Amino acid sequence: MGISVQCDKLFDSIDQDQNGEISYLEFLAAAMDKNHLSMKQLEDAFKLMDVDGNGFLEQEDFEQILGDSKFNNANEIRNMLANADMDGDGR
Ligand SMILES: [Ca+2]
Ligand SMILES: [Ca+2]
Repeated sequence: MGISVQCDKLFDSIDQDQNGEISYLEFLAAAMDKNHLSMKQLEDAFKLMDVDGNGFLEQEDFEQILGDSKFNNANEIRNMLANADMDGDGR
């Protein structure tokens, strides 16, 4: 499965109102559900992922992060978001 397909699934699972962008609240809801990260860690992760800094995570932000190895924390974020896998089927 290609990275962009994984991106799509992940993105859709977090974008609860399906408006094509992930707000900080949606991010928090997804991340806090299965993780025991502090608000500070979550905020840092969100900022890191919001590549263009507009306060929302769009598909483009996702693809840049997950597809770009220059982001040192990419694996961490990927693991974190894997834990946000809503239906728990591991995909
Ligand atoms: Ca949304
Ligand atoms: Ca953005």
